[in-house]
Amino acid sequence: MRLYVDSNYVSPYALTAYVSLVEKGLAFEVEPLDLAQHAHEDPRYARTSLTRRVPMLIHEDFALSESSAIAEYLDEAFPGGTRLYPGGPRERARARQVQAWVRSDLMPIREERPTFVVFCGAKRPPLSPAAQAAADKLTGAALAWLDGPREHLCGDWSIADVDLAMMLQRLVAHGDSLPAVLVDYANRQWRRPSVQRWLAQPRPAVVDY
Ligand SMILES: N[C@@H](CCC(=O)N[C@@H](CS)C(=O)NCC(=O)O)C(=O)O
Repeated sequence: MRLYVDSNYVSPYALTAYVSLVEKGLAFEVEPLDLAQHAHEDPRYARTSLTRRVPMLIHEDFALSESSAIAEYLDEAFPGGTRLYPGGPRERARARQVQAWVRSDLMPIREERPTFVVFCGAKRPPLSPAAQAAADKLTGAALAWLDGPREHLCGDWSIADVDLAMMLQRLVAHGDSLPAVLVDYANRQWRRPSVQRWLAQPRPAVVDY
């Protein structure tokens, strides 16, 4: 099995796919692509991926991109290892909801707190009013989902915990203000061995970009 990722190891979507493979206990090779050099546009990659994005998983003769589709595929094709999605329909739906939400909303946070902030220690100016409003929305939703207090979003751990923690870490790692319960949750996810393996990948010493 082969996973194509960005060569800076800062793609939040590559993180999801990578952690999914590790949690499943699967053997895989990592193939880093230099997006700045448009390696994802190279005809050989484009022909296989079709979407010209990372991550892409190659399993035998099957090529798949879109990180949440990769996670779902791995969970269904390989029932062993850690379960990536909850068994119950509502819990599974919640996990998918959170994955879809962090990929489609909260743009001001993504713009003002790019993942270089999380993985390379980049610093940015204070949040704009639009980004603060997005942070408030994220905080309200995460607090409601983790109310209890619950250790995970959906009962047991699921891959959606890593996706939610990734979004929260954009603020936590930068030192932006968040309720302690969310800081603890995001940091707990970050201590997971599968996430630690991703964090240990070689990165350029960029402080900003
Ligand atoms: N929804 C996709 C997003 C993938 C994505 O945006 N990947 C970025 C890297 S973080 C990429 O390949 N960018 C290059 C491009 O789109 O040209 C997923 O979840 O996998």
